[in-house]
Amino acid sequence: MAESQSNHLCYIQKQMVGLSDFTNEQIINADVNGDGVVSIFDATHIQKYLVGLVEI
Ligand SMILES: [Ca+2]
Repeated sequence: MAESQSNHLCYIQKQMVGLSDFTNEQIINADVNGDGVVSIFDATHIQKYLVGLVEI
């Protein structure tokens, strides 16, 4: 499961720098903090989840 979450984190980081395009559904799923945009804050939240500091 951690590897899958790491892959999601990698996709989010690629989307943030324009290396991949997300569908609307992927954007909704990647917006883990629910502020309406995919940003470094979502990536950071996923990193914290991976090390057990927060829940998603
Ligand atoms: Ca967000």
